[in-house]
Amino acid sequence: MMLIRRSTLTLAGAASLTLGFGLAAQAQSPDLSEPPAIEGEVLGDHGSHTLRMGFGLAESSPQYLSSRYFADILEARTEGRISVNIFPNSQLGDDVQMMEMLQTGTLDMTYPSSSAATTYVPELAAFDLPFLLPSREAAIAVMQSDVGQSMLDGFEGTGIKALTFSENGYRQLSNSARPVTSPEDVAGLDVRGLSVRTMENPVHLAIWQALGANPTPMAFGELFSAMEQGVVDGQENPWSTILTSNFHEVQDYGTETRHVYTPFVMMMSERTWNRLAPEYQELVQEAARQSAEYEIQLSTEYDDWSRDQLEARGMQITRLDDEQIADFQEAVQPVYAEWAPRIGEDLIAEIQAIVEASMND
Ligand code: TK8
Repeated sequence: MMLIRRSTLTLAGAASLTLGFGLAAQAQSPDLSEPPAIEGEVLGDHGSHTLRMGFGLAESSPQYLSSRYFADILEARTEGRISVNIFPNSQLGDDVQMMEMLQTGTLDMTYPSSSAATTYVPELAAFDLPFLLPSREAAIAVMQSDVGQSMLDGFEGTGIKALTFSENGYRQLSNSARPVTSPEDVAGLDVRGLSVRTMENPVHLAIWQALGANPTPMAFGELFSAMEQGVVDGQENPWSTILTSNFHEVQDYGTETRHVYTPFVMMMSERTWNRLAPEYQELVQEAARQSAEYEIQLSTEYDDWSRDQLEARGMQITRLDDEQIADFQEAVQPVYAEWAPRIGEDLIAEIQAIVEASMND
């Protein structure tokens, strides 16, 4: 047991401080859970490492806050011999580029969406199937299952060591053209279909084609200015990302489609991994799991809160009832016809069994 400084608690604290001064300020983040206290022994001297980790989201995101916790665990338990420098906001590249940097050893760690990594582990594309995971509990059960673990193990031989899944979350549609309540609104009857930015992932492309949009794959880091300049009408991401990346500044409409649940995968360059002493490797793996658990907790706290914040900031948000969701589900059936055989019917059945078991818990 040891005393640890808490570097990630400032946001909620700052919000209440502001309120304490009587300024009716909007909270900048939900009243976030504190990261669990850092416990466990301090390791002996197995060398010193300064690791660089890059990813796409902003400093206010659950991904960043939990990565700080990851860094804090490593620093505390090695007395500073391992330190992690975090580069958010796609500063070092996009998801695809940073995974390539891990392979060549020019970057130590990154934290992409699973959808960007299907070129390494094709099975990950199961997560991209629309409406496969009906609840967060089901999604977490799949990520923590043997099926999930074998997806992480599937990176072996790629030059990338996958450490853990965590939550990017349920994706929602936003756009600057019109309110969307149905697939017809996406496709446009008298007007052109929405141009929607997608991740660089063929299943996502198929989803938005099936919905009658004009999908454009694009790196996340280019997305804000593409929307600002009207290159695309819209995009889809969890509410927390829409908020923390300020997309509401250029997107007037949101629709709670929850069409895909996307995990994040925390990963390390195999070259970096192999340079670490076994004791350090074990610690990194443990810290990754602990930070992922914290990330999921933060992401859960952020989700509905972010939607309400977006609404408070003027985004017009459409919630869909079961029938309206069913219309979207029906419209994306061609995606299953095309992709289920390629991703693997057995794998999908296994995932569905995990989903069902999680619903009966
Ligand atoms: C951030 C991405 C992002 C993802 C996307 O690097 O590209 O839309 O949802 O979170 O991983």
